[in-house]
Amino acid sequence: MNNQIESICQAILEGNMGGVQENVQSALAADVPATEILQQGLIAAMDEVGYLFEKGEFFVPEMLIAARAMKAGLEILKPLLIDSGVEPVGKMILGTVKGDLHDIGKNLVGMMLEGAGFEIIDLGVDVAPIDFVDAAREGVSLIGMSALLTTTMNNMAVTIEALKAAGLREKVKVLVGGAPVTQEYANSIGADAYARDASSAARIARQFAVLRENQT
Ligand code: B1M
Repeated sequence: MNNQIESICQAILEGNMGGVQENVQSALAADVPATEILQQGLIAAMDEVGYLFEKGEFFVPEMLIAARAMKAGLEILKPLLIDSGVEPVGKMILGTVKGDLHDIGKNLVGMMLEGAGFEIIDLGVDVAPIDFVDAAREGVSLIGMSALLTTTMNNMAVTIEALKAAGLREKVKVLVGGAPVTQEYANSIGADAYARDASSAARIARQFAVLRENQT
């Protein structure tokens, strides 16, 4: 691991926002690609935070300040990650499911999708099934749901059922993701697709958009 990436990880673990920003800037100045800073710096550090939390060495406040520091780094990378110059291909609703406050992965997915040419309607975190349904009534053809907790992922299933009850299920494609979510789980709840990370989410969403274009 190069020194700048190591310093980014260290600054995130310390919750040092300024340190993260400084090191991200200097990594970019040294021509380290934004995707490498993201994967090996920001995301790897959050994995370490999760590991320390599991071991009982970090608690919620430490997770929170690490997340804040990570977001500060992400803000700097954002324009570089979404600068694809692609024409808008469609609208997508995005949200973290009811009961779940984790939004870093969801925001990353939103950035990649913007880069892939989607207009994102971000419903935020702790999104109730009815709010996904109401947003879907506005003629949007793609819904993305994120969940980071095993206790909240079932709300993806509840939302899909709510879409069915509202007569909207056939009109929208549902994409799901988040650390505890798997392809098997996505199949079991009747989602249209599962994406393991933000770039596959963008690739899959574009495939849906192309499919839809061919059908119209
Ligand atoms: Co929480 N937390 N947390 N947390 N937290 C986890 C998820 C946990 C795994 C930590 C651990 O124990 N190792 C654990 C969940 C255990 C489980 O359910 N199996 C956990 C827990 C237990 C909790 C609390 C219950 C702790 C408590 O209060 N006792 C609590 C719950 C609060 C709630 O939501 N109701 C809680 C709270 C928090 C904070 C608020 C402090 C903070 C979140 C801050 C924020 O998001 N604004 C936080 C954090 C930071 C984490 C960890 C450390 C990091 C999450 C993260 O941002 N990762 C996390 C441990 C970990 O994941 N290693 C943990 C980086 C991010 C880029 O990855 O979100 O996975 P991720 O997104 C990925 C993919 O999953 C995918 O793309 C992204 C990468 O490209 N993806 C999608 C995500 N959404 C997608 C949607 C798609 C497609 C792909 O399509 C639509």
